[in-house]
Amino acid sequence: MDIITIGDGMITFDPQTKGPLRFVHQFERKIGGAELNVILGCARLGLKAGWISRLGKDEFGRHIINTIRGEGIDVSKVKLVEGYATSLNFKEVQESGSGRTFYYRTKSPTETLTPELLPEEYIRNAKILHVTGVFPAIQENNRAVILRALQIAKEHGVKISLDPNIRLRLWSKEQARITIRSYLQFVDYLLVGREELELIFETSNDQELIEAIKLYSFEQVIVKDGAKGCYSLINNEWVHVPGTHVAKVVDTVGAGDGFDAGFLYGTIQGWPIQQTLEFANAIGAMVVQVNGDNEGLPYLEEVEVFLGSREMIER
Ligand code: KDG
Repeated sequence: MDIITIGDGMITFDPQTKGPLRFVHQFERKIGGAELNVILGCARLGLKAGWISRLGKDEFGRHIINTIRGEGIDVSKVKLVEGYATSLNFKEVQESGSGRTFYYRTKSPTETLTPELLPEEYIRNAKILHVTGVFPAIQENNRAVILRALQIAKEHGVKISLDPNIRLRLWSKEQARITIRSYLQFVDYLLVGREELELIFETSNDQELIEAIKLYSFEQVIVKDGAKGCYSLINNEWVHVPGTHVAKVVDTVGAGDGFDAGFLYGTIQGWPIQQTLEFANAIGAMVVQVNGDNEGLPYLEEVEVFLGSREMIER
């Protein structure tokens, strides 16, 4: 596999009207989950992508596994577990396109995945293992699963990317800080939001952040800044790569995951960092123009059209 990840998958209920959730009468059933979105983005770009997960042995679990199998993702390490319900997520979307999430995932099927049950050979043979802060936030025993996966990957020279994706609906700032910090020693590519970086290192001072980062052996530290683009830390300086202007933002959820997929694609191709980040920014910008957590994730040709390197023939 080019890229593998470990995550929870959810049925996402997308509201058919904007505004407070309590006034929404109709929802569309979709799928979501931070790691699932990233791996789906990678598969659409043409990477060999695999997902390690546990879903409920129910109609929703079957729907998720069938959908992502159809997207070309390897699901050989996904199991449907009897006695568990697949996690749910109800979304609220504001007029601006930003939103809130309401989870129903207190007893996630992923709790049946223990460190001993991790597919070691699968991890060992991947080019990159991508992890996020969502899976370890769902329940405490998931934290050891990620730690073990990182150890296996590190021991076998598999590159590791981490997007902390801190969801304060799932854990406290303190729990997030302690857990994410314990993972950093393994990480090659850190893909992070500025607020998350400040939370992890407990400072908003630029110089202190850079000093804290220098204690680790990251190959790349990328700070995502939404519509404004991103920053890459090069020779102790933040280098800005501007984002692309988007005429209409429809739904911002999943944009960061799309960015990660673009970053991972460029990295696997061995592109220079500037090219990789322009590509990643473009995917983030494409995702926000489509409703849903992953529906806007593009195929490679679509990104090329967006970036102007390929002509779009409409009819
Ligand atoms: O990054 C987007 C995801 O967060 C979304 O698809 C689902 O909220 C979600 C989660 O916890 O994974």
